[in-house]
Amino acid sequence: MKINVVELIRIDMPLVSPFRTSFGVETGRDVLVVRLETDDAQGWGECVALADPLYSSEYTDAAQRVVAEQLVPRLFAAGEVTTARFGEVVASVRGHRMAKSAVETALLDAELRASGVSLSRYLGAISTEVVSGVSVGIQDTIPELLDVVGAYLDAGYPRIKLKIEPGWDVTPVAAVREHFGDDVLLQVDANSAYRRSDARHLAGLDAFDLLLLEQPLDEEDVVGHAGLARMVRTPICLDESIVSARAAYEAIRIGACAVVNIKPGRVGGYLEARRVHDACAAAGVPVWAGGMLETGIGRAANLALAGLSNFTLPSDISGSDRYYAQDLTEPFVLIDGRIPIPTGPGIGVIPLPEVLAELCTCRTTLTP
Ligand code: NPQ
Ligand code: MG
Repeated sequence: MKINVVELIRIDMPLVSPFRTSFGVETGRDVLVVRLETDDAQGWGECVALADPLYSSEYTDAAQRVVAEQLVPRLFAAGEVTTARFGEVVASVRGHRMAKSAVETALLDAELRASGVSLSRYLGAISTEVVSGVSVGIQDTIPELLDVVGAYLDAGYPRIKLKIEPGWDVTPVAAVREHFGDDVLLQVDANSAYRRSDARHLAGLDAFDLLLLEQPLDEEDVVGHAGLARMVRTPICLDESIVSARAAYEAIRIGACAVVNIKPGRVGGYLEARRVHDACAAAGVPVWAGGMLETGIGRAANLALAGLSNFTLPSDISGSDRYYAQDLTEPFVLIDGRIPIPTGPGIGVIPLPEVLAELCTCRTTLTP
């Protein structure tokens, strides 16, 4: 295909409630959306970078500059491009995987729309729906936590993930187990808030039959996770550390994780995300779909990926109303604890024009 125009659209999405993690509190989501046009179709992609470099080193302003000044010029210079060749076209740009993922997804969406194939079919999904989980932020008190968790269980979420940090870990987990019983599927996510020396403390979580303990240590401390895995019985899952299929392969090989969270933005796109999935499957390591508080654009694409066979644990793909009173697309809604995977061509959804116009803070057009 030849790209005629690329549009960078920044939108400001208010969150229904503040989301607190070990790295900070967020009240809104500053999202970069990429739209491109070919002669045959348009394509959409969402950049999962946050407004500040707190989850990873990438952040929205930087991602937008990399897309506008580095990636798109290489794309235009390449002339005819296919999604399969995009990786080579931008290979000289180091890192910036979230920025690359957004552009690659827009290309893939356009390519698939032009040929009438859904992303889920293209990626090789075997399911038509995905088990939905919810990520629960750090609360001020245990009673508030129990209220919030109770409301999500009432809303039909079959799996709860508690965000933890030093000072908010064993006690809230014990309280949720005690109050809601042993049948609730429960897991925790530390977003790198612990140190190797916390291993004995983290072993205190073993009493609560958690599905997994996500990214307790620094993203660069894969070896530390291998050591920790020998000291705690709860399966260790890596998120931030898994930046590629190679990283996944090596982390598994040294025993750093028994489960992998897959986020396409973090690994540079859906093609690499599928390679992560395949590497984990070959090693007998189950995976699940992470979430970055995506709008309907990113959520739709994540659902397609989460339909692949080795996605055997519940996802962090929640209903739109978990985060947004008004999603950018038609809202995603839970049916019996699951969300249907879109079936239309490409990612299967597009933004609602009025909503896009209302939430848009900045729009830039790039041409060859
Ligand atoms: C995680 N996601 O698995 C991430 C972290 C994350 C669903 O827990 C605004 C505020 C945006 C906090 C995006 C979930 C965020 C955010 C992602 C946290 O680690
Ligand atoms: Mg995580």
